Amino acid sequence: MHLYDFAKSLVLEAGNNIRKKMGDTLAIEAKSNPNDLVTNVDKETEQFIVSQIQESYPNHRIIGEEGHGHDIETTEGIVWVIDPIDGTLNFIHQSENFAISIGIFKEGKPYAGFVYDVMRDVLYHAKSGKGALMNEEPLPLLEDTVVSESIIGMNPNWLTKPKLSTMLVPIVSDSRSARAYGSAALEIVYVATGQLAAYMTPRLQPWDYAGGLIILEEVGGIATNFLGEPLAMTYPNSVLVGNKKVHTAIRQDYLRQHDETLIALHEKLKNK
Ligand code: 2AM
Ligand code: CA
Repeated sequence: MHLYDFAKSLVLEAGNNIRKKMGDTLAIEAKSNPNDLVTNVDKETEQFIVSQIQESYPNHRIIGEEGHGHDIETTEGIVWVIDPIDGTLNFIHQSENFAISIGIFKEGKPYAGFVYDVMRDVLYHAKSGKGALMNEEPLPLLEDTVVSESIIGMNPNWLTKPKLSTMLVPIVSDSRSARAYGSAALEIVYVATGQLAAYMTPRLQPWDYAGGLIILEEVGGIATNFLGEPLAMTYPNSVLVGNKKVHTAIRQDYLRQHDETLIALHEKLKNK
């Protein structure tokens, strides 16, 4: 089977397994802090995806949120970047609004992206250079917007941090409105569908954005960190995605003046 079709079937099957477990009692553990949670379903889903890949493609390298490949520092060969459940708090508290996210890279270049909204059974997917689809429907190229007519995705928790609120609050004030969905992968694909004009967050892990980024780029969206640099796949980054015009406006008119703070922030992220 072709790699793209293999990955597509795999993500759908993994989602189907999650749906079958909905309603079962969850085993929940805290990770870095009491609000950073993981469940048995996150772990089982990653294990299922990893074992299927290893069986068919033993040479592929895999980075997964729940423990696989965290020592990987280079992107040679074929690398899968996997979040088995993006939006774990939504999974636990809402039983919806979470996604399986997979990005596949060949020699560091995007090859394919998959973001599966499990409970709505909507698969966003793209093969690099071939356009993006929502289920089997092609997504049109993005239209430019101005900040004052844009809905911007942003997690309000970041507004409680003084240094970040200084740069983020003016964007919220000047935009049409802000929204938070609680799954970075879904928020990035909402930019790809045009439902959000932009999405920005000061810290994400590569598995949160790898899949969505490939889909977004296929519809002409721009994805960088807050400094306007490409997003790395081997360490955490800030993330700014949007249609071309709003991305440029947020970077130039709101973030650039904070570059000194941002450079210090990124030095810390790189060493995580
Ligand atoms: P997760 O559900 O896979 O943990 C919520 O705003 C989004 O940010 C989710 O995509 C969530 O991914 C991610 N997220 C939550 N805590 C994070 C952290 N400490 N670092 C990076 N990403 C995080
Ligand atoms: Ca996760």
